[in-house]
Amino acid sequence: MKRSVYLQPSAIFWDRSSRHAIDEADVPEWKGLPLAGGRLSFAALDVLTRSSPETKRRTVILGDAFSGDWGREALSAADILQALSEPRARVAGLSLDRPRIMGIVNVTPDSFSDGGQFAGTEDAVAHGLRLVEEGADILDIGGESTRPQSDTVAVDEELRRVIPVVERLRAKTDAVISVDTRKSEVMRRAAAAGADILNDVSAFTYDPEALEVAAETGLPIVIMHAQGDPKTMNDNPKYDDVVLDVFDYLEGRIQACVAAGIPKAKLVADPGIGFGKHLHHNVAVMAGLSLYHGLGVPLLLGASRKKMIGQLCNVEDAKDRVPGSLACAIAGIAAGVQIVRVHDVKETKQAIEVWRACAAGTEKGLD
Ligand code: 9MG
Repeated sequence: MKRSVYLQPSAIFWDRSSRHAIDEADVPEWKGLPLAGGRLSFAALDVLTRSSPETKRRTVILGDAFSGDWGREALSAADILQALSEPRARVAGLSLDRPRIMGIVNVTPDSFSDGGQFAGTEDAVAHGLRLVEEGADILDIGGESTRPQSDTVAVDEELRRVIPVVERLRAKTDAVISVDTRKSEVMRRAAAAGADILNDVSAFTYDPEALEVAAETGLPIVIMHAQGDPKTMNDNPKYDDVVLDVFDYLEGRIQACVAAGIPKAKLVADPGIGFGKHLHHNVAVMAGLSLYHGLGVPLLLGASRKKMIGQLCNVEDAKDRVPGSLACAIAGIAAGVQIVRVHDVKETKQAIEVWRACAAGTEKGLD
């Protein structure tokens, strides 16, 4: 479904006034609305309307948005506005009142950024435990590389890589464990082994049984936008308007999940940086991140060490893309993204803590 109007929160700021003061103000909207029920607020909206050849964009301050005449768009705009501001449910027990770090544990010999360094079970477990020590709230364990041009991995091989790591980590840490897979059998076995979240970069479009199996597990689900399969996705991606097309896709997948019996409160959405997107698409999505709060679910961003950073700064080796990765994580968090998926947990944690204190203007920003 293509909407005709989309709302992107802008003028986003750290909420310095107490919620009490906001609730009691005569015109509460003038003080901004909480972004996704969190510590950030927004005071204006960019109103985007699809039109050919380019999307039209106008900015309205929140007070005018409430008093303005939305004509035929009134219902749609009211729905989005509510989705933009209402609080999000916990994800696998984690509150989202502060940014959460998902540390990447690749159990693949061909992973793009750590070159298979942690391919063995014990190495992967040790790496995961180190990331928890460094501040990861969630570990994302994956046995199939999804980097551009990578081949699919047979289900038996993926199970052989992933399940022992989930079992061992489950026995050793209370950190939330996510499993990055597109395959229903891996989802089923990962849930039985103690996984807390399923992260499917195909948003349940790869394996026809995956949606039903995921619903049966009862676990929270990350659904990500991708155009095409990892093997070919970056050959020739095409969009009318990438930011809005990604929104429509994710909204459609949320509806599919809900229809399959997964409550909306268990969903997390991810615009899929680098998945069927060229550089100009990726930066457009980064600039449009706050729009995706209109989906009404928590947002996850994964830009760590990705090619976009290499292209922007001419850095070939993925391991040299840490500063750019931190910039992406902070750009996401400043737009209200609740979870960042990263390789460099310690560095990301430091960047987030400093940013939060500076944005709040007090060390209490760290609470
Ligand atoms: C597995 N994987 C690789 N990149 C990713 C991203 O950006 N988001 C999510 N959810 N998973 C990813």
